[in-house]
Amino acid sequence: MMWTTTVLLMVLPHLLSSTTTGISTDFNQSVTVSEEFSDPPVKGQKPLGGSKGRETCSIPCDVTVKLLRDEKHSVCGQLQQSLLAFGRSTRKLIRDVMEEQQRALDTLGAQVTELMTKVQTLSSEVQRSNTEMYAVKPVQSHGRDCSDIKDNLESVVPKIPSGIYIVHPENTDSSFEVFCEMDYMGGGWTVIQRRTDGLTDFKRPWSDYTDGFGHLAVNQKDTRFQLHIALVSNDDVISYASYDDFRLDSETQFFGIHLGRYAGSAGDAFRGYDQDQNQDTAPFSASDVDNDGCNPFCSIGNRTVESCSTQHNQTGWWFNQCGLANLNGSPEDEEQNQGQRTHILWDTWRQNGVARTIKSVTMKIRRIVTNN
Ligand SMILES: [Ca+2]
Repeated sequence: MMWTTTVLLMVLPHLLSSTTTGISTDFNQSVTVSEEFSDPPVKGQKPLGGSKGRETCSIPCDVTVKLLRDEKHSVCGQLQQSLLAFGRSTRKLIRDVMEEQQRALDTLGAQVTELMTKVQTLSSEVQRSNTEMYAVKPVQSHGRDCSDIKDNLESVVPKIPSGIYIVHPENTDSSFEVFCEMDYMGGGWTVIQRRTDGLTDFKRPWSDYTDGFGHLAVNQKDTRFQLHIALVSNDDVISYASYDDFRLDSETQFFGIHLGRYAGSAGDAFRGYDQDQNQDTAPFSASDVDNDGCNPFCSIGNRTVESCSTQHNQTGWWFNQCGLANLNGSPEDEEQNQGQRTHILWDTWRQNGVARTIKSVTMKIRRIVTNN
């Protein structure tokens, strides 16, 4: 009896402390133990209740049987309790394992979510950087002008994007960045002036304009350019004026403008309605260099004008007397410059007899294919 109880007590701690991976094995073991355990009492019964018992029987046999039965019940009860405890601990173990796995899954889930967020952030970073590159970084494609670049790229790039390109005009030793419109009207346009909000300050001295013109590709020899002026009014109406030829004289001739035939919907404000207004062939004037047609002065309306640049809020343009166009016109300061025409001006574009208020303008040029 003592042997069986001792064995059980020795085995049970092992069962109860079984690890998660050994659950099934230990469970089988417990079955084996209980089988083994049920035998010894039966075997042990024989010696006591058998011939040996008769030989030395000092206790009545029925008492011995009762004692044995009590002990058997007691051991069985203990075994039952142990099995129940084992079942409980096994269930607890399984529960703990499942909880632990759930925690691990939760942690993994959180890590996956974190990684996904990082991937998304990175991908939008890449996208943003690509966009910025397109918007700011000049495309490393060279040519005399945007038309030239378009011709060069056309055979190798299926769709040439608009953006900043580097041009190197003929007869110059400098390269510089220009904005090329590659989508508009067949593409290949070099933007020479652009005002999107009409707020840019064009009240600049001659040298500032000279720097700009010095870069212009229109000084190239034996090359003809078309000029396209796109206008947008304050109420979002669009219009245009186009000249089939456009060139500028050199600085020694004050960048005189030469315009070809007009076509468009905004009217030919460059030429206006009479010779006094005609700006074609006019040299450029700025706030500090007066080349305009008011020499020494002219009468416009009831005013005597000496300098068209002064009359037009210190801006630079190809003024005659003074004319109906000034796309460099600066925003008016109504109180200080009452009556002066200082806004973006294209006076032939009218609605109900009143010049439209222009909010944005683009001047762009494109090389014209010639036979020579
Ligand atoms: Ca003058």
